[in-house]
Amino acid sequence: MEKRYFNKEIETMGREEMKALQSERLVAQVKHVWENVPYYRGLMEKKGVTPDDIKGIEDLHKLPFLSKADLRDQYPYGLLGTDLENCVRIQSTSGTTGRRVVAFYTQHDIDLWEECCARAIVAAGGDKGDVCQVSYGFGLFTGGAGLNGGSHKVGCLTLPMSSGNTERQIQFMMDLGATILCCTPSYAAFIGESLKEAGYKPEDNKLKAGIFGAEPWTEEMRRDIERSLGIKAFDIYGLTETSGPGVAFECEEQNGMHINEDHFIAEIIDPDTGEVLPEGEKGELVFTSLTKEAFPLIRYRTRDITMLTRERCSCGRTLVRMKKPMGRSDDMLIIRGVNVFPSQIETVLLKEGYTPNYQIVVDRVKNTDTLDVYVEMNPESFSDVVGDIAGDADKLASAMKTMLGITPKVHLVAPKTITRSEGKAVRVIDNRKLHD
Ligand code: DLL
Repeated sequence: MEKRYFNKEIETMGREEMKALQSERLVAQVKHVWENVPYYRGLMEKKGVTPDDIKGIEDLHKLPFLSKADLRDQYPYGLLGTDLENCVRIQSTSGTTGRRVVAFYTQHDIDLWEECCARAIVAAGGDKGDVCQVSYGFGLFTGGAGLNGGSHKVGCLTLPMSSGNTERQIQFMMDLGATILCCTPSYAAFIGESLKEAGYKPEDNKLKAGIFGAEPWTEEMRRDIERSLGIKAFDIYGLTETSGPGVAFECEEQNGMHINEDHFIAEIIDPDTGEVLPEGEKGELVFTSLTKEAFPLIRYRTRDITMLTRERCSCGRTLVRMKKPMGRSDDMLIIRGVNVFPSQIETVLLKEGYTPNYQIVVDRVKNTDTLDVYVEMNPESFSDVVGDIAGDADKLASAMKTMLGITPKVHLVAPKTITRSEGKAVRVIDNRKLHD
């Protein structure tokens, strides 16, 4: 029988029992931080809170937030929760601006992180006997290391491919009969496209599932990837600060990601006021780690915008679910006063039958914001007469206007002219920053 859970006891634990476990762990984690991280102790003192005030998860709201700015400020060792000699690994964010965030791990931290990833692989149908191709980048990025470790824990035959060299990815996938593919959704789309070009049909490969995350992707893109690879595509979420992928993962219901609540408490707050919002409301996701030794984080503001639900999931897991984050508060573009998320543009493109290859360019001309969207034509429409192409562009612009409330300038470009991504896709070029 197909194995459904990696850790059934935890994944299906009753709510009261889970709350008791979280409370016990929170008390210990706060004490650990108070004693070992002078910076966070300072934040607590400023707010007038001591570990004695934290008796359980109902007291979580008393604790101060931690932000990315704190992490950058305390780079590299300021938030370390244990002696450096107890640490065995660092990983780091892929961030291109400012100081990178460096996260530290003890062996215990790596073990729990890998277990989180193992839960994700099993939830996607993985088991011993599967061949798991890990095509997330290896190195400082957490994607490769996390899924690689999780795959070992499940007992899959693991192909540590890293990203890039797509020809070799395809050769190994076909020759070794990979059954599970782990990579960013944009790279999965590219692999699908490359397989087709190499003359393969979706049914020619042995893949059954994909575990895709590290960047926002729409339901439309999920269906596109599922079709092109002939698989079921599962979402996975995480961030370097909280250890990496596996903080939350999707089950066969493909309806939100279960958060590994025995290791992380999730809250949703109003990003402007910091007020905790009730279940079902949209806001900024905040995580508190419960078990980490080297890089514990209390009330860390992720800037990811999403919502939580405790509605029963028919997979049997009782772990709270988070909705697909459709963008970060700092990814949101404000164009002529209107809030625009790149994912909204992606939704329109795929609905209108285009591929998920696009780039958004924002600029400011004579004090007015401009929005240009470059979209690849399908090979069929590429051969159309010029008049038809202009008509197609207008049609797309008006569909986007309906979704966004503002009209972009749509440029239909030749197939294969927008650079493909092997890791996280660069969707937005905001030139306004150059003029500020
Ligand atoms: O992207 C960790 C990861 C690796 C997750 C592999 C999943 C798979 P960072 O580079 O630190 O870590 O980036 C974290 O990426 O705050 C989100 O904004 C975004 N993100 C991650 N997963 C998803 C997802 C890794 N499934 C940042 N959907 C996070 C949408 C995601 N956004």
